[in-house]
Amino acid sequence: MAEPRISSIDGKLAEEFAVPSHVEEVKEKMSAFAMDHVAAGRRVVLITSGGTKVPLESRTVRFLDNFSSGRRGAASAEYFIDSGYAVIFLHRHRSLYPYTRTFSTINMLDALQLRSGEAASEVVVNQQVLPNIAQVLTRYQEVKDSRLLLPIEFNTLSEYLHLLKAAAQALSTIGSKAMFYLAAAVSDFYIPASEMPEHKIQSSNGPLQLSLNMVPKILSPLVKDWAPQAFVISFKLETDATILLEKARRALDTYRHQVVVANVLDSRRGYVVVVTAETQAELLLTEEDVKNEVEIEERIVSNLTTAHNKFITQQVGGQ
Ligand code: 9Z3
Repeated sequence: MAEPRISSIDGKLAEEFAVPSHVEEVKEKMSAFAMDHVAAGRRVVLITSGGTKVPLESRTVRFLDNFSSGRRGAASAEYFIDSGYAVIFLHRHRSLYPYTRTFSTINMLDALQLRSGEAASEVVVNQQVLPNIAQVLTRYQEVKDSRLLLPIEFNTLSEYLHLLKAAAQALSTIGSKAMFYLAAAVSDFYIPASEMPEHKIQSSNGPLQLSLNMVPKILSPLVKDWAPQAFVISFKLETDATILLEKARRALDTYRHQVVVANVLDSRRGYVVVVTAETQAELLLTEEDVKNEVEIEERIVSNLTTAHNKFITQQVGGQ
């Protein structure tokens, strides 16, 4: 019998990236969530969202951060739920969150009022500050009651990598009904645990020179080994539009997953290209769309849920 293939990335993950203590517990939670929802006829999407943090010291004072507000992931989670999916939301601590994202710029104390003449316990919402609060709250509570959203947090790159691996393994049991929507902004560079100083780096030692290792390409074992039947979407972010599509195609060729959503930092709210091995679809918001507060995530999710349907049908047909 053939030996099971152990990817060299598994070894690297175990040796050079600190394993979060709760990873097994989270894996079981994700697995139970996926099985329950699939038994109820739903599909499950794992969304990653927000940027990873790479510490420079193990008792961390300084770190490198990847830019991402988390809005793409949080908005997409809402549209996936509206499309009948259950969502595992693997997100950076304190990045934007589904439903509350619309209030992220509001100071909570400006949104509340003491009822005049009453004790401090009588606090009401100022609906001028939060005009659509009742509508959002209703939807949030429906989603909560139906347990359609499982939030999992990460801070560091190590936590992200181990939790994503756990998620992929947990979702492998539901085969092609699982979708991976990898919108998090993930560092390409890191300092291995063995080379990381414990204490704060001292400026009295002079200018700081950093040497960073390349982060292993996690998409490779995810697609080949951990969740080989799943429908996998990665995001490609560039600041130079002229290299975007070439980079997106190269990612598809290398990892052989199903979709790359390509975007440029400055135009990401209004324009993306959905690239597959055979197709290339531009999704663009018009001025009219923007006026009507249409969000590009609604279009992305609609495109991908249709593609996921086809993917499942082909897999079933091919068995
Ligand atoms: C993205 O490209 C996302 O669309 C954004 C969303 C992070 C730009 P916001 O969170 O922005 O709404 O503010 N995510 C993937 C970024 C990334 O790191 N991709 C890697 C790459 O391009 C591949 S995993 O090489």
